[in-house]
Amino acid sequence: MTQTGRDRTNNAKLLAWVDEIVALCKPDKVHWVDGSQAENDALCELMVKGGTFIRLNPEKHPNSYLARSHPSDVARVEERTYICSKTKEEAGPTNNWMAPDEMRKVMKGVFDGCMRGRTMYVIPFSMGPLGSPIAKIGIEITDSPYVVVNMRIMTRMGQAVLDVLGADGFFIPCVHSVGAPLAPGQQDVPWPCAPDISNKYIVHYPETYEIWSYGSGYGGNALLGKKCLALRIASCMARDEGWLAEHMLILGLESPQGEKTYVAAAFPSACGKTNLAMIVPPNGFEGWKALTVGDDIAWIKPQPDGTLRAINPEAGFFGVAPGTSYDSNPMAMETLKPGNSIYTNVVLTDDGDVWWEGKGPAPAHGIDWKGNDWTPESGTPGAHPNARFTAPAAQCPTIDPKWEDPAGVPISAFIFGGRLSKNFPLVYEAFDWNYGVFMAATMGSEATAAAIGQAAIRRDPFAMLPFAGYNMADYWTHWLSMANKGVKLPTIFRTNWFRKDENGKFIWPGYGQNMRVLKWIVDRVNGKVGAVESPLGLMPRYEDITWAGLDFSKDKYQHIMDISREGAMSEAKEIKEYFATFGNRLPAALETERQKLEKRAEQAPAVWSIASAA
Ligand code: TSX
Ligand code: MN
Repeated sequence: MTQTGRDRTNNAKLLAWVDEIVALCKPDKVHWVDGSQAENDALCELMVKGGTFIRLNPEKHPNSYLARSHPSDVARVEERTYICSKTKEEAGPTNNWMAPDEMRKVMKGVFDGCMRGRTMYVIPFSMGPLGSPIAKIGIEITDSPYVVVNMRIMTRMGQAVLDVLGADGFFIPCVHSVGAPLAPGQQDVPWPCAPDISNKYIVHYPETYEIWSYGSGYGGNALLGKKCLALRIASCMARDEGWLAEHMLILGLESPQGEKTYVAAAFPSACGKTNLAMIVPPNGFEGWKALTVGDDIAWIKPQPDGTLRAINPEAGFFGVAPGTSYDSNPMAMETLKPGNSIYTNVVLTDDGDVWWEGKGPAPAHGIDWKGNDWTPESGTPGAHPNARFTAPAAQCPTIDPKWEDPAGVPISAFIFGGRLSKNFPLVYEAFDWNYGVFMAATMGSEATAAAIGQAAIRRDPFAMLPFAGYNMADYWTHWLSMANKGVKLPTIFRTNWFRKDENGKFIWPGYGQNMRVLKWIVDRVNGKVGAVESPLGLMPRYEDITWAGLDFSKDKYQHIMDISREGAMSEAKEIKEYFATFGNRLPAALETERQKLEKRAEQAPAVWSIASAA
């Protein structure tokens, strides 16, 4: 094949690398993606013809499409995700590891000729506003047009990125193939992939900042700017360069007086992170605004002026569709309204609309995510539980005016959430930075399907368990080291929307009412409200929370805030066992915090009550 891309860039490293990948993958054609609307429309048309895309009813969903994945290719494949650092210790006990040289041989083998019969697309993309000092450029090579059109929504993508890259700009090389070469004359399928999970590989080389992904066309496995680059590789770059790459939403909260406070928040899956990123203030909060900067990833850098500034490296939302409705997340629904969106693995209704469980009344008939006739009586979910929408962030009615500010927004608080039915209060504040890092390192959620009484906490430190590109204990050390960067450290909080009463009912109404907790957090960091000391941290008294517009009694409040000595002590003991799994890489400061927690728990009354603290 003749050399390609000389008309598009004079970046010698990029041109040589593309030549090398062309020689390895042996595609029929090479297409350098320019990012134009015309190119996008042509690719969508191509996918409609090939059966990958179904055009939705343009009156309901202009410029929008439905894709159905192969039934085996529906989610990230953590057991096939590798961190290939020089040593296994650098990857740590929570990542899969293979020696880089060994993995390179495996990759050479599987990628050899893998794009036969297909077009190779070269996608220049920027994670973060184009040209922002916090942004990074990646180049994804893929044989999936579905990836190209999703990347166009999720990132800033196309020729403008090559122009910013210039002749010797740095880029992160990302190679992706669906892993389904076509023999001459062989008919393609709507969703090509390598169905056997042992043929899928999601590979990261943290020393050379490279990504290789094979065999899957879905989401986080294939849109390499997101989890692979913006979290796993970026977390390594952040360690090396002194900043933070985090699995966090970014939310701007504006008081009626116009004072703006930005918070960043991390939650494990199934806690409603996207819902919180688009929260609508409840009755009683007239004049308050909640504005979305991002719903999934934050890149946060210490600045010379002493602030920590965050950007959302993404340009779109890749949200879980099931459960998203005008009740749970009206701003997400409004984001989808103008169209320009892609739906994957949802129900297609007879009038060319989309539906999913939890969206609202079910259609009498539709086509389910597997392409079969479906009715509410079918007894199977119509949408896959991990069905997604891909939508432009710019279409969100509550998008923050500064969401594309290249300088980022100043972060005043970090919030870490969990899904815990007992023992953990609605909200508490860390005494100091080290204890806050401890709170985040030990966060977790209950395994939702836990049948037996004692629901075990599945730890998901910083909600980064599947996304840290290096040893989790070293990642904690890096967080602790942010205290030495000459910045005013944000205050750290823990929240739990999911505490239940003795009848198994959620005590806290959640959703928009969470704004009451956010307001206390904002008032705390701005020095406007008090707190009392508890064994777990600093807590709001009943009168520290704004209750206008909600009937929530002092008695209920006490139930959601009380702390059981037994619960706190067994937590401290379980954390000891958890920490032991990290051996001598565990930072000593975290064991110190654990011992302090244990001591506070020992000295606490059997039930510590917020009522007695006032
Ligand atoms: O997203 C949720 N949030 C955050 C919203 C900004 N969910 C959904 C979680 C699954 C993705 C929640 N579910 C929240 C919440 O705060 N709270 C709950 C639990 C809950 C569920 C139903 C009710 C109340 C709480 N219903 C009534 O009170 C009527
Ligand atoms: Mn996520």
